[in-house]
Amino acid sequence: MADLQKIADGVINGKAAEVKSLVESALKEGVPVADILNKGLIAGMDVVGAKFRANEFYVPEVLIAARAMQAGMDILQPLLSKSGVKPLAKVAIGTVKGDLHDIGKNLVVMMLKGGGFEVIDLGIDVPEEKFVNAAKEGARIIGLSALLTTTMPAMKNVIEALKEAGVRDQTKVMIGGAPITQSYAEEIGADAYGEDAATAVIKAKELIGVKA
Ligand code: B1M
Repeated sequence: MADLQKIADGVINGKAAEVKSLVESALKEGVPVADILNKGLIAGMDVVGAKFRANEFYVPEVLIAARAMQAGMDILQPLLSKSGVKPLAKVAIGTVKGDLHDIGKNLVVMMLKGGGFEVIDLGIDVPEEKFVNAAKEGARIIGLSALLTTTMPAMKNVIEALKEAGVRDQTKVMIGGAPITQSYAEEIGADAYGEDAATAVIKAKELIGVKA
């Protein structure tokens, strides 16, 4: 019988080829897609997140682990809807207008995917309208990243634009990035502040009422 812990370990250790073949074997053995996802890939990324928060893992290890998880996800993705596995919620995330930094945002995207969310990556230099459209198209969480003190105010503009479009109440807003703080999140009326990519997953789960 397939050992799902081995898949989790493969993710933690960033072994993309190993994860791919373990996932393929598990499917051949008839292991349910949901178990491979939850007890293998996501369980592995949970450990990666915990190690990142504990400063046992740094950015390169997380990127390598995320790549290994993606190798498994590439195989599972086409089977997910057929097997009735639903993402926790849709998150649309982008780096705000005027800001081209995306390394941290990409890390948050990978960790959220690893945490079971459907993630729409809006990219960098994203104007308010794109976030508003994503909210209208069903994103329950809007994620905003900013790395420059000069682009931080664009986060408030997105929140205002969501209000003006009448979609603020149906959407939670999470913000993050090196210059961002909890008090800034409170000041501009965001719903959550993610200090790092692993915390962003915990906060996103809290925002939709799922136990982290
Ligand atoms: Co820029 N840059 N940069 N830069 N750059 C900084 C941010 C800076 C602090 C460097 C410095 O001066 N010491 C400084 C900002 C100063 C300030 O605003 N106070 C700065 C500057 C000034 C600039 C330019 C203006 C430089 C110039 O052209 N004169 C220019 C601006 C361009 C623009 O955006 N319009 C610029 C350009 C660039 C590069 C293009 C060269 C490159 C970006 C490449 C890329 O992203 N593809 C770059 C880089 C690499 C940096 C530094 C060195 C590293 C940023 C990074 O990737 N960190 C940075 C200095 C530094 O931070 N040491 C710097 C690693 C990353 C994993 O961390 O992004 O913080 P971070 O993400 C973390 C958390 O913040 C959090 O999770 C992530 C993972 O834990 N997080 C979220 C992030 N988003 C989140 C969203 C969430 C939740 C958590 O929820 C939605």
